[in-house]
This record gives sequence, structure tokens and C-alpha cells, in this order.
Amino acid sequence: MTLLRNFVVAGFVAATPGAFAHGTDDHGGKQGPLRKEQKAWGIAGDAPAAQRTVEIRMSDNMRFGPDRLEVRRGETVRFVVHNAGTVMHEFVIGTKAELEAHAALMKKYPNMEHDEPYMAHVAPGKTGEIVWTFNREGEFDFACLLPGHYDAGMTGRIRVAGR
Ligand SMILES: [Cu+2]
Repeated sequence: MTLLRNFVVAGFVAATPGAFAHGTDDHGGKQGPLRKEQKAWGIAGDAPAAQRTVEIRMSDNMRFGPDRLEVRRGETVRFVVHNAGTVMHEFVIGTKAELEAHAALMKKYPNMEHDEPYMAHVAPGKTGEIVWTFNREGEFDFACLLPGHYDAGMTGRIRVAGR
């Protein structure tokens, strides 16, 4: 079963080039400005366009507060993500399938570095920020993908409703 699952995850990642920048050689160092790439769960937003600020708290009990959000399609949200814990946490938005695949990769390669406009890595006591435009309707998730955190239930849900 474990073998089968690994195979499925590897297949999923291989089938979505560009979904994650997780090759062996494209880590470390940002290449220019953040890419604005349309994702199933939206696209990078511009801070001045943000209609709303949502504060998210992350803690060592492996929970987000709040862990449920509702937004309107087309809404640009500024997320201010505070790490109230004593270890690193991160806030990553995605589909459940992508987050699960990503969490599996993080387990395999715990030192993997990555940065995308839909994720904020936040050191203990610090605050991170991302701006995201939810231009697609649907049910999406957010999660902390650090090894062990996702499995411990560090996830939340975002519902993007039509106008
Ligand atoms: Cu975490």
C-alpha cells in the first residue's frame, strides 16, 4: 500500500510540470519577481487591490485560527499570517490534492526550499504576508506542509462563492 501510494504521488507530480518548482536543481534563490500564474485556486494579487485583510494565527498545537474562510469570487485578500509558535510554520493555499502531494514531497525532502505567491513561510514570532486573488469558484484548502504538521491536522478550508 505504501509503495502504491508513493507511486501515485510521484505520478501526480510528474503529470503536472510547473505545478511545483521541486526539481532537484531549481531551488534556492528567487528568480526575479513572483510569477503570476493562474492556479485552480486563483492567482497572485497586487497589494493595492486587496479589498480585505485576513489575519491567520498559526500555533504549535498544529492549528490555524481561523481555519474556515469564505470569500467571493474575484476578491483579492491580503493574508497576514502570524506564527505564535516556537517552531517554523507555513501557510500554503491549494487544492486538497495538490497540498497532499506537496506534503508527501516535503516528507521525502524535508530541506526542500520553495517560494510561491500562494505560500508564506513564517519563523516563530514572525508575521508573513501574501496577497491572493480568488478568481475561481470552489472549495480550496490551506495547510502547513512542514513534515508532520499536515498529518497532525494543520489545515483549513476556503470556500470561494460566485457573485
Ligand atoms: Cu506548521
